Order: sequence, then C-alpha cells, then structure tokens
Amino acid sequence: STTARGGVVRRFPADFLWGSATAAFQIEGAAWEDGRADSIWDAFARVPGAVVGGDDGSVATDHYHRYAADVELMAELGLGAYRFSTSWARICPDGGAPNRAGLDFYSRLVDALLEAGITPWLTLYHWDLPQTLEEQGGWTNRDVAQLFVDYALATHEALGDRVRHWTTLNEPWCSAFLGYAGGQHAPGRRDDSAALAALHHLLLAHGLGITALRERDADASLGITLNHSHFWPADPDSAADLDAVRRMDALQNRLFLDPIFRGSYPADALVDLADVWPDVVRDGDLATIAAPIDVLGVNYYTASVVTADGVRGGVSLGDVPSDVEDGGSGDAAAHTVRSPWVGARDVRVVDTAAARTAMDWEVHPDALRDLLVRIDTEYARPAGTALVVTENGAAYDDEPDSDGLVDDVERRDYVAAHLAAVHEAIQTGADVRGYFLWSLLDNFEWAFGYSKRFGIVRVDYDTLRRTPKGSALWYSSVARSGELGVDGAR
Ligand code: GBH
Repeated sequence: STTARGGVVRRFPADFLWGSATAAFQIEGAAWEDGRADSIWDAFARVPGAVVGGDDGSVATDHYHRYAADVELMAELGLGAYRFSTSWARICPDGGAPNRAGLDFYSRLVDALLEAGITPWLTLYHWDLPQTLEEQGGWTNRDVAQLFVDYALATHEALGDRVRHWTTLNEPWCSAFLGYAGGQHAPGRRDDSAALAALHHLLLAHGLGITALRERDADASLGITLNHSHFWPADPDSAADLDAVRRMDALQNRLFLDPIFRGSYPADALVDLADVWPDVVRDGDLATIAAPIDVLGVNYYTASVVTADGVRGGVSLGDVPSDVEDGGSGDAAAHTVRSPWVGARDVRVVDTAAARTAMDWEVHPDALRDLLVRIDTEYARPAGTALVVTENGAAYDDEPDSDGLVDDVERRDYVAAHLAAVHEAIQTGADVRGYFLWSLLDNFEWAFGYSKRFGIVRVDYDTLRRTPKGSALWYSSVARSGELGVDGAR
C-alpha cells in the first residue's frame, strides 16, 4: 500500500493544526441573496460549454443557509481549524462600498466556529472577482489591486477582532494562467500578455493587502496560498527535457516564490516570456510584493514527468478532457480552451505507472515532501515564514451503498500517504505547522461543475444532505490523536 512507510506510527507536533478547507463560490450558493452581486464565476458559468453540464453556483451546497450545521459537523469530526474564503461580490457587490448583510454572514460563521472551538483561517480571494470589476478589465487593470485593499480592510474591520489568520490570495497561478491564458477558468480569456499583467496585479494586490493589514493589525498572522508542483525530466540526460523542467518550475513555482520572498521575478522566466511580457511593472512594485509574510500556504495535488523532446510524445499539458472542452453540450460554438502554459506549450506530460485520481492527476506523495523541504530551505526559513499545507486531497468516483454511505478507501489512502510525506518533511526539519484537507464537502469543482467530488463529506445534490464518508471518520481519528498509524490506520 502507498501508506506503509517504515512501519512506524507517525506522531505530529502537539500544536499541529488539523483542518479542512472550502471556498465561498464552491459551497455557498445564495448567489444573489442579501445584496450579493455576480462574480466572474456566475458570469462564466453562463457561457455555453464553459462548465461541465452547464452547472453553476446558484445553490452549490447551500452552505450560506446551512453553515451552522456544517460547523457542527466539523466540531463532531474534531477538526481544530477551518479554512474558508469570503466572497468579494458578497462583501463589496460592485467592487466598491461594503454590504453590511454580506459581512454579517461571515460574522455569524466566525462566531459559530469560535463557539465550537474551531480556529478560522480566512482567505480573501478564492477566484470570485465582482463581475463589475471584470467589466473594467479585471486583473489586467492595475486599479483592481487597490480595490482589493479596500475590500480587505472592510473585511478586517468587521472580522479582525475574531479572525487572526488572514490569507490574501488563493493560487494566483490559476487566476492568471487558467483565467487569462488558457481560458479554463473565469473570465475565460486567452491572451498571454493579459495573463502576465493579471499575474503582476494579483501579486501587487497581495503585497498592498499585506502592507495595509499589517498596519492595522500588527499581531495578525498574514500570508498567501500558492499552488505548487514538482516536475521530473522524462530523460535526465536530455537537455530538452531538463529545460522543460526548468521552464515548468519557473511558471508554476518560482514566478511566485521569487517575487514574494526575494523581490524579483526569476531572470530565466523573464527571458522565456520576453515576447509577451507586458509593461506593467512600476518602480517599487516588487518591494511591495515582497512584504514579509508569516505563513506561506502550500496547495499540492500532483506532480508530473515532462518532456520537450518531440520524439517522446506524451500528452499536452493543460489539456482538459474533451467532455470539458465543449462542456458536454456538443455545442459547436462552445467555449474553447488551450494550454495555460505560456512559454511552455511545447512541453508534454509523460504518463507514469503512478495511480491516478478521478481528475486524472497522478498520485506522487513524495513530491509533497520534497517541495516542502525545498520551499522551507530556499525561501521560507530564511524569511522567518512558516509553512502550512492549505490544500491537499483528491477526487474519486465515490459509490454510495444503499444507505448512502461511502467507503472511500482510495481517498483515505491518498490523504494518509500525503500526511506521511508532510511528517517526513517535518522530520527533515521543515517548519510545517498544519494541514487543511481539501475538501470538507463535495462542491462546485470549477470547470468540472458538480461532476467531481473532493469532499470527505458527501453532499446529495437533490436533498443537500451531508453524510460523512469513511475518509472523514478516519481523518477525524487522526486529527484527534495527532497520530498516523502504520498503513494509514488509526
Ligand atoms: C485547487 O486548485 C483549488 O484551490 C480548489 O478550489 C479546487 O477545488 C481544488 O484545488 C481541486 O481542484 O492539468 O497541467 O493544469 C487546484 C489547482 C491546477 C492543481 C491544475 C492541478 C493540474 C495540472 N490545480 N493542476 S494541469
């Protein structure tokens, strides 16, 4: 089994955080209630073929109305922390003035969490930009970075007395490259220069946000969450394959880590992207982006063997299954997508024998250990920044029995193997403080709609009933004991 690692019981540090994660658009529903306006994901879901099955976020898991029960469920599972995001379009519906009713929802949620003894970890931006701001150019417009600060401060003013852990952005790689270069995500654009402008303005929003929050609240723990991956060369003796690894690593990891921790974009990436790099970087921006952070959130799902050697072939990176490409609608005029890998569209993924999840992502737990150790050593530790795994988890084709119960052994094994990897990273000396399992609930999996289930709790989309899966009960005992048993057992 993937979880048998040395036949030992792994004990995590006593203060290690055990949590689960969600995001506003993926679970809340109540899309136009209490003053919430369209976000770019509401608009994108209306584009024919953009989302599998034409699914949208209007109801989602109805968490907006069921938050109290969901908090109770987390408490029953013994989870000590909860990572959620606030919806910009609920708090500042037109991108400007704050909406009291929107803030009140999060205030109720935070109170319920604290009452249940669960520590709130709040992310300000998990991809749901107010649609009015998209109409002003979205993240290609520098002004949006400043509007993000206004939104962050309005949210902090309402919740800062109770929320002590603040994350600016979730995975700006996805916002910039899937949103503006590949078109898989909202706003669905396919313009490489726009993607790089978005990337810079997202990082600027992060830096300005950290600076403003720090000024208001010197003791808060502040950070950002990035999605990282690891790449191996198909042939370690091939210069082309090694260069493919270098370019992929730059796009996925260093394009974010370098400006945040070192105040500069990686020189090799600037050379690779010279033809499409927009003129958006102003004096002082990189110093702003490099504002010190307390926590780096690491999201990790998969790793890949890559090649840029035409002979070896492989699958084009960023390709999505054909049922996503036309949204399963068979509509010829449907939304189309292309590889999000600007400057690396020639790079191909080579399949390995590794197991795969329902997303078709290969399972490589050791890459998480190596990434955590690398990021800790090269970036975070020298800056005095702690690491937290803010997302890790897997979609599988769950099969409920006649009572609606799901015995998701594969998901349990996936999480156990990755927790073992986190434990190994800690033993190697990496400063990893916690783990948030993605996700608490089955939810709206972006372009895949409700067709992919990441939850440790099953959601019946007809009744909206929640039923903990086997993985939830197992994770609960790991979280309560702080121990991972042999073979992932407890
Ligand atoms: C996260 O993104 C999100 O934060 C979360 O909202 C989401 O529900 C969850 O993960 C599950 O998807 O095929 O070459 O593009 C994950 C970001 C980007 C990770 C694409 C895997 C696959 C490599 N993902 N990546 S490629």
